[in-house]
Amino acid sequence: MIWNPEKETLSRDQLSRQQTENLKKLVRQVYGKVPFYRHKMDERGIRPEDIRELTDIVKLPFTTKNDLREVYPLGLLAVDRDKIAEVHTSSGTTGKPVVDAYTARDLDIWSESMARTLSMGGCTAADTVQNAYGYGLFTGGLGVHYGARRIGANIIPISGGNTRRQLEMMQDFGSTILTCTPSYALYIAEFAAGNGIDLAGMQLKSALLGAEPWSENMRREIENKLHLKAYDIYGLTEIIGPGVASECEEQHGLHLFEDHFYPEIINPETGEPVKPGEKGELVITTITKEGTPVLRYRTRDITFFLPGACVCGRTCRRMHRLLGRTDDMLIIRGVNIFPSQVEQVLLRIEAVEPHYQLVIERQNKLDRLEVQVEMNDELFSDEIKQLEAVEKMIERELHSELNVHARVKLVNPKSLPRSEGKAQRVIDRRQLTE
Ligand code: DLL
Repeated sequence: MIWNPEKETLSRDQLSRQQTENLKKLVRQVYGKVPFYRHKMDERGIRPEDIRELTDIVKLPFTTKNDLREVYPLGLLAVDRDKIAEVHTSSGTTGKPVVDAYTARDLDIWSESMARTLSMGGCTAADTVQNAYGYGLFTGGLGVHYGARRIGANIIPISGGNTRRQLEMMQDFGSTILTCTPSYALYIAEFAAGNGIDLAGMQLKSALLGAEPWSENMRREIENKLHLKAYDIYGLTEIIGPGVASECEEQHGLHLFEDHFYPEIINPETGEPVKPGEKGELVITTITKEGTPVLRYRTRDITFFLPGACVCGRTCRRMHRLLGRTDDMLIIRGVNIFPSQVEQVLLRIEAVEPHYQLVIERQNKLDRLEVQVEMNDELFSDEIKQLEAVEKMIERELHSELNVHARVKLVNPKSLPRSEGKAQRVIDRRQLTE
């Protein structure tokens, strides 16, 4: 169901008129209110009046994650402090956290874009949403919560973790929609299987999964194990949280909510827009945001726009599911590798489970990539010789995908760490051993 047909099916003309007006307004606002942006624009010799149409956006400066850290906590605030209604931050594991301060209107827009997202996943007022994203400063929990409230669904605000309880609630309250990270969805399935809990008998019909990279193969795996339809949802703290782009019932690309978040795709090296349909780094301008708006935010997420209109009737542009991040690209002996490529290969192989970790070390100045992957129970009971043959087979498969040798180590079922939130797939020990 389309949550807001008026906004979600605008003609491209109507949409770009609205975007232009909002962009002009935003630029005036940040120039007047945010010294950080005024300086950046002055440095480039740009005045708000120079932004007349959408294509002028390329004159505006980029904003990077580093910029946001430098202005921590509220250096991007574009309204008076007493207009802040709520704040969220990123986890800040690699430096100062990034802050998103919302006004009441921003929260309203967030609720709207999450209501659109949940509707795309089939949620109506009659549904029960089991929300297993973390509540708190992380945007996943409350983002889904606000969207589900807007729709009028029943919400189970269980947050992440306590998997036994998750399954009990699911059964006892007949949850129809599950929201969590894809890796946690898989873990729930694994826990259910290990404890004799029948997922096929549950009421679940869809899962809205995001906050970390996953693949088409992983989708299939989750859909089969949990007996539901799994949707990819995308967002980031710097922009609003989840609700920036989401898959509709077609499950073919994520519709960007362009009336609020203006997207561009650039070549990450040159900063220039790519040719239509080419992949590159997603850049977003929050054209309707009041609290902490950003101009041309460099997400570091890699994707491309899908051509043509979607048969669902929504007119906003679609992007391909994320292909990786410019900063999670690993360079192993000079070869660029994304963890998602490894996942694609592993998920094609029957004898292993979708639980893996990449460990990179440097020995005698040479990078060594080891892929640890859990074998399934069947293989586990096989002979050592058989395991070695499987390791070699996976090594060959990986080599033809990556063009670099990776050692494969099969590990025991359920031995790699499980996560209730974002999974940690890469352990880079190179700095420590150099
Ligand atoms: O992860 C917001 C979110 C919550 C999205 C719940 C979806 C569901 P951050 O913690 O700021 O925000 O992390 C944002 O996570 O730049 C991507 O690299 C990654 N990411 C988010 N969604 C997806 C997805 C939330 N569907 C960063 N596929 C982003 C792949 C994703 N990566």
